[in-house]
Amino acid sequence: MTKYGFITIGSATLLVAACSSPSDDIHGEENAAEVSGEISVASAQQEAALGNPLVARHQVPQDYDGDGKTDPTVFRPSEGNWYSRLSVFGDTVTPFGVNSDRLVPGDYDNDKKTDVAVFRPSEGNWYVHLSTGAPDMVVNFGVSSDRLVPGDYDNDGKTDPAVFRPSEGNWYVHLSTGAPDMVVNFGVSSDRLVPGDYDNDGKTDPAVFRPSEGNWYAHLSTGAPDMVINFGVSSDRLVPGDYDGDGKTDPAVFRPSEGKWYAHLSKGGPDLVVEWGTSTDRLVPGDYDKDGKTDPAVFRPSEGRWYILASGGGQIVTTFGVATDRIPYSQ
Ligand SMILES: [Ca+2]
Ligand SMILES: [Ca+2]
Ligand SMILES: [Ca+2]
Ligand SMILES: [Ca+2]
Repeated sequence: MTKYGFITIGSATLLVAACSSPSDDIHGEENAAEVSGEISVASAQQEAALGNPLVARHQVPQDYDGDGKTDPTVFRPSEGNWYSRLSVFGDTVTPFGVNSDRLVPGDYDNDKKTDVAVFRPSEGNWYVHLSTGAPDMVVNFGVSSDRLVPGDYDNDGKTDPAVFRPSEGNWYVHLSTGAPDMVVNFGVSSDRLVPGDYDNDGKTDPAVFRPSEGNWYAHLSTGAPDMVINFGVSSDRLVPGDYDGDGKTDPAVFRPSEGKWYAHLSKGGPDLVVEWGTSTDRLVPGDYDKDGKTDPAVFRPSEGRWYILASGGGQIVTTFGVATDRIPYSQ
């Protein structure tokens, strides 16, 4: 049996469910709070007051102004400039990095704002332009043949530089807490990398998609047995995200031949299937409407336009960027 109550903090009213029997979900954080009204992600203050770290567990991708909404963002290689359309402050430009850099933005300083960041293959250096205004962070970690998998592997709210070394099948994570580097052997060189928080403990889990099998494998940070889910085929493009808003990353694919998104929802129930975009679009899922659920979204290079299917209802279309721009983490 589940009990509900309302907590009002500031302008947000939270519907809180309390588990009253052992048969209820013991992971209270996953389902403990549902939000009514416009505000769907607790602020840091609300989080502290509730003792319910929703924000840390739902790091919003590409949220450069920290309002909980993904901001369309591109890197223009010819200029070394980052352009963001911030949902709070409008358009901004940040010069950072060069054409040969790889893009690894994340929240490296835990102020809830995404930091512009690059990995320079020739040096093995991560350069992070901290949103707090502190001096740039520079970390030497990895080599040019590594694949980059930054995430919050220790749940301290800070993105950790991390790489997958295909020749070894090893994940190396430079933990921001200062603990010794984490090394996990998981996956093979032909796997595609899909790190995420598949168990909702706030820690990024190493995870791979094996094209030959159509299987998703996640090495759960809670220590539970590895997750194995058969979902998708080798010609699909991978768009994992939290499409049902339960805090767990859901395996998801975009099928170019159909223009359809398929998500295997961690809550259970039927798969989410939506038609959105075409095979020549770039895939840019995020939480653009701040309802805690990933929104299918595409950037259409021929038009320089973003088409966002807001999970809370409605569509967002905005013209931003050009075909030659690079978009971090796009598929
Ligand atoms: Ca930051
Ligand atoms: Ca996890
Ligand atoms: Ca989910
Ligand atoms: Ca959303």
